[in-house]
Amino acid sequence: VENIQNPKNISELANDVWFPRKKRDLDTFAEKVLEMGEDLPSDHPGALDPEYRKRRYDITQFAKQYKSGQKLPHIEYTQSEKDTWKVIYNALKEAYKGRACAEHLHILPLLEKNCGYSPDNIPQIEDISNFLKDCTGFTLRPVMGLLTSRDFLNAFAFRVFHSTQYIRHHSKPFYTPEPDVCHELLGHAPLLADPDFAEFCHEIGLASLGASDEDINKLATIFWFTVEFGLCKEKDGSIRAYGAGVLSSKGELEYALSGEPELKPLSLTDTPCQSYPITKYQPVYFVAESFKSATNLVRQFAATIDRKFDVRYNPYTETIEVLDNK
Ligand code: NLE
Ligand code: FE2
Repeated sequence: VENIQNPKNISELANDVWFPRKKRDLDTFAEKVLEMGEDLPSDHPGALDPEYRKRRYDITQFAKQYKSGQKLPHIEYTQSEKDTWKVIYNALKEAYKGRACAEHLHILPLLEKNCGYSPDNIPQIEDISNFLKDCTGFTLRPVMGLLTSRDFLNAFAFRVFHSTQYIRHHSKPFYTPEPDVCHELLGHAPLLADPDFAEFCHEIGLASLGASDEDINKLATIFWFTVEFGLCKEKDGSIRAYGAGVLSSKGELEYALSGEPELKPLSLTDTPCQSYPITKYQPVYFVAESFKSATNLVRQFAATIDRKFDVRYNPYTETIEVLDNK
């Protein structure tokens, strides 16, 4: 079905570039996962465990087949998966004290009350997605593994977050280099319920639509040092974690706030160009003053992006409107 939009809101300036214009367009991302998607690299802790590989493969097939608008896959987790979750859940809850940001500490109990979060239960993304929708309009959809930065960020323009559903290998509960259900549900989901944080993510998503590869890299780097590994200043001046990669790893959460790594203020000059490792603890973290100030920073960055057109999200039609950039 062709999009019927108010012609006033259609600029022809974007006709030669493809990016998702409606939520359903996100379905085209499903099969384009980077390594560690269906197949595990040989240094992955689960690579030599055939039972783990089979289970993970089965779970990713739901994501592969998922289409926008369908009910989200319900996973019946095994006892051994629940045991892994419990070890992580209990250890993280303890580690959050004095380390997680105020928003995370506020929202986790709400997820326990409303979405089945507990040491004995791995919550279902359908329940979390419904909860987030009421809080900030964010929804979840399942994904097989790592998407390209462009696809992952583009989805944020629709307030859609891609979530894995498999759990990390039980042999390494406190750090894994790749996303898993613990990372998504304990790291990302709580923050996506916060309106200022949701707006920050949305802003990055809009900036990423039709951006050049170079700008995508910079946005992905900003994303890495905020949504994934961000630290922030609390009202009392203390430094806490809000990045999901920090909040889902007991090892890295303790390390990040131990005084050992370098902390720098989040900035437009340093952050977009900072290099980073993806399979070990970060040597450098950036500290945001607040989610609002981080959002302003992204807006300033977006204004420097070389794009012939402007975009805005229409929440009523769930489509992207392309505007002349004047
Ligand atoms: N290192 C994180 C964890 O162990 O939960 C996952 C990071 C995914 C980008
Ligand atoms: Fe993540």
